[in-house]
Amino acid sequence: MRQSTLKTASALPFTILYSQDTHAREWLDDDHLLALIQFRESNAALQDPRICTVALPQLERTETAEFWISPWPVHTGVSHGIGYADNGSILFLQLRLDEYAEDALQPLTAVAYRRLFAAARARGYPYFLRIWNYFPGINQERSGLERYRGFCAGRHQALIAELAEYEMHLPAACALGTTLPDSAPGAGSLHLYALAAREPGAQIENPRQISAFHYPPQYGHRSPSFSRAVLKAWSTQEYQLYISGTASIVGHNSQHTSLIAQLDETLLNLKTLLAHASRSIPVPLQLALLKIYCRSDADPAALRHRIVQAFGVDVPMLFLRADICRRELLIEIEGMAVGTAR
Ligand code: 3EB
Repeated sequence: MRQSTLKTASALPFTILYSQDTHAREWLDDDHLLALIQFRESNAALQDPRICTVALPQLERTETAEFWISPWPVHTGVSHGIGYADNGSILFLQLRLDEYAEDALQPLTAVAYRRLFAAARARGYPYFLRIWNYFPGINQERSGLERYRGFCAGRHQALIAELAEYEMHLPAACALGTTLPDSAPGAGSLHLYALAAREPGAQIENPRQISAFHYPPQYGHRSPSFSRAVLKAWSTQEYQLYISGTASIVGHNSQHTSLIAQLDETLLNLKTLLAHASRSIPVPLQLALLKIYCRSDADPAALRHRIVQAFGVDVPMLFLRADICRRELLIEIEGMAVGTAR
């Protein structure tokens, strides 16, 4: 499995492979592994800085994990509690923090983001391309505020301070509610992982949607700080598009009450975003993989079939059960696309 996946003579700093979690042991011995993302109950404190265990169950019976493979050797470490993996072109980081009080998600998120930025900057990677955010009880209220809104306020507070031009370099993102039992004390229930680069990517917005950072205040007094996608050029011929969590939202309004109707709207949003991003690069942009978050149990085979039909191509997909940041949303899809001359 290992040899065949290594790409040569490419400037792309990593590729993602969805594969059986049972391959983890052999890959962890390999210094070309940039990150390993697993989905199951997470109860261990940070061990190997490349291992992220996200507390979300998989919808399929398989135990799939994400293997992020680097063409070059990776240097790993832990600094000030932040795990990192660095291959010279890209920096993977992760941080888990314990929620020290019931209603302290906002300040904790602000601290987490400040620390992530400090760690990335210290290693020479000041530009965040993509950030994944996971924490329990995303739709629960604490002190009269939905936890997602508290999270957004903390993130906004940090990013306003960290970014020279706030609306120009917002990373692509997703924010999901974990559903498996809370992690053990010390393991940290606020779990962030991220990709940072030495040079900025280009922020991409979706013409069908109001930019999340311009959502009106009915969704929280601080708008969510993320871009719909980030397009990163690794050479004049090689690009990666990091696609944020995308849902059944048009303008700023949630659409539809059935899962299938929400799926179709989400797919239209994704197709529109891909077409829009394609226009700014000189090579074809192809969808590489998707991760599908569903609020309730759903039949992954049926979803997969509809997604393949919509895009006209089959790509690797991973199906997870997660709480989505608006109560009425039943599905959210993120992914990656790659632009190359071949
Ligand atoms: C949306 O479009 C749906 O707060 O980081 C998608 C991706 C969503 C990222 C975030 C939220 C986030 O608003 C929710």
